[in-house]
Amino acid sequence: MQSTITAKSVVDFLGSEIVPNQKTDKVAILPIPFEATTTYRKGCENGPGAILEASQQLECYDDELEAEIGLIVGIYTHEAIADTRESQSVSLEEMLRVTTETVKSLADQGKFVIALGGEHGITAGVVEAYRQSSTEPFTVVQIDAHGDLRHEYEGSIYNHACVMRRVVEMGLPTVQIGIRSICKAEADLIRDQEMKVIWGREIARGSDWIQKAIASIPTKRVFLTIDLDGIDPSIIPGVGTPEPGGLSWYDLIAFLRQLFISQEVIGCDVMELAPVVDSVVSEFTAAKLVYKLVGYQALAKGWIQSAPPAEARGLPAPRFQVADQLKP
Ligand SMILES: [Mn+2]
Repeated sequence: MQSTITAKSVVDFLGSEIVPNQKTDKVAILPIPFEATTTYRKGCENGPGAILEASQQLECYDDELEAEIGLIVGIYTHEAIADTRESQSVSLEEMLRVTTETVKSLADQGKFVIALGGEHGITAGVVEAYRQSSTEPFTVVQIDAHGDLRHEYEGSIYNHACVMRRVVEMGLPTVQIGIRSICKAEADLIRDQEMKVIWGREIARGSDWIQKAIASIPTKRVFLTIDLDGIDPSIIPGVGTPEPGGLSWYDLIAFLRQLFISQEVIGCDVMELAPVVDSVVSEFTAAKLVYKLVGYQALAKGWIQSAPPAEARGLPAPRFQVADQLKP
């Protein structure tokens, strides 16, 4: 292990409920506590640790899917990589290299990898791993408040504000969801390239956007990147660049369930948690979200036998149903 990529022990995801088995577990959680280019609130290098700590408080039983997902699937937590905590220094290039190597190694072992950031620039390294190991095309589906389509920001092309531009340059199709903060150059790019975007304001209008989003994905296979600022800051205030008007919890899980069932999700990441002092709302919501990703993959892959249909659990959430009923 190289000196700048220090392996720090981390608590196992859901370690309060399950005993990991590196050999047989189907899911691998990969903590990447890397932070170098964040521009507003700092602290996302502490995101993975906070999510893992919060996961100790999760119920193993998923009431929507009616199964003890973690016990059935097995969840292995890898050691932290590209760790910049305690002022450790890791260059962007080294972070990308070790991220790609580690994700590719886990994916080649047949693991479903969920990477935890850390800043969103890490995603370029994660996606590169699937590019190298995947023979079939895939789309990058991004949940985010921001376009992240700048060519460069504050002198770096690997800044967290540029990560989707790097993905576009890889030649991968994208679908962006929850977007509500972009610069003019990004707006021009989206228009000129006819990029697929589901805007935050569309999501606020009702649940029709889910079908539209799924229909706009051009490939069966999908890599999913979640910048937690895509979700409403009322349930995840602990992000570096909060934006009002994000996805509600039920918007989010209704979409994710549909995405996992309709497409084939080959890997995912959950990025940019920057914990807030004296509040655990953000990290607990993020931990529950990670467990939902595991559950929906278990459902899609048939690792769990069956589950009640989404409609039986009130998904997708018809958010304006009550208001509509009140209409004359
Ligand atoms: Mn963002």
